[in-house]
Amino acid sequence: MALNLATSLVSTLVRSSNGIAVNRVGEKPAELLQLYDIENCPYCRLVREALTELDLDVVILPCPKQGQRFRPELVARAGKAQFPYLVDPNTGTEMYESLDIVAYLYDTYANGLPMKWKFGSLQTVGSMLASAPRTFQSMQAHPGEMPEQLLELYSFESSPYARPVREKLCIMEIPYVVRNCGRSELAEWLLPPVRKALNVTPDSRLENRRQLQHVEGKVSIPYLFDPNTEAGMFESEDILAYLDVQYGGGQ
Ligand SMILES: N[C@@H](CCC(=O)N[C@@H](CS)C(=O)NCC(=O)O)C(=O)O
Repeated sequence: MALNLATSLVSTLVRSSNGIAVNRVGEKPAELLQLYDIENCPYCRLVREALTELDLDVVILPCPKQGQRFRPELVARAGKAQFPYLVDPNTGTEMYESLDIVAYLYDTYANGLPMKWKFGSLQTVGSMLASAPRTFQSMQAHPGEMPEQLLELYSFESSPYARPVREKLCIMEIPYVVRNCGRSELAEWLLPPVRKALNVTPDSRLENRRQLQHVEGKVSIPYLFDPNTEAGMFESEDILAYLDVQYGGGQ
């Protein structure tokens, strides 16, 4: 686990401030966006970063190599197995191509692309470098049981602790809702134990962070809520173990 977290942290550092800070705080769209996604795909990461930065929640439809759940579904729907693929039921828009998707999201949900996204191919190269430390983490499907209702993961793209959880959900082909929890306040950059020691409770402007604080009394990422069992838990290791027991036959 220590090596797992260390390489995840390297990926986070390579992307520096991307996929953490929120650029837009506003009403969420009526319907959840959907993303056909491979967790360690550099192109998919760019889209997930933009979703964190825009505070947009999304249903992730995992498409690991040899996946049999959502890969064939995408081919039937749009013609080819290429990831990412975004579906926005709010506008009836669907598209391939990571940089087109990022531009669409910023045009639709903010006031156009920020400067850093205008150098899209540089972002792609940076994201490829961030994928490198995680290549040992197989992206081959190892399907788990399909939950009846969608799991919910409180996460932000760049979290080194959330990444192993998303990787596991990806290879298990378990679809889930990302409840994005980017950072909008200075105090949110303090790690949860430091906040606790200093007795600081950031007053977030983000709905998901406020919800977590209200329900669980603290905000720590990742947090998994499983509506099928009503279980809610912090701590990546505990979440990984829960997924194995609950949906992986204890694998
Ligand atoms: N130009 C595309 C490239 C997408 C791409 O090549 N994605 C890879 C995954 S990293 C893919 O779809 N591979 C086919 C597969 O996994 O079957 C974009 O930016 O979205």
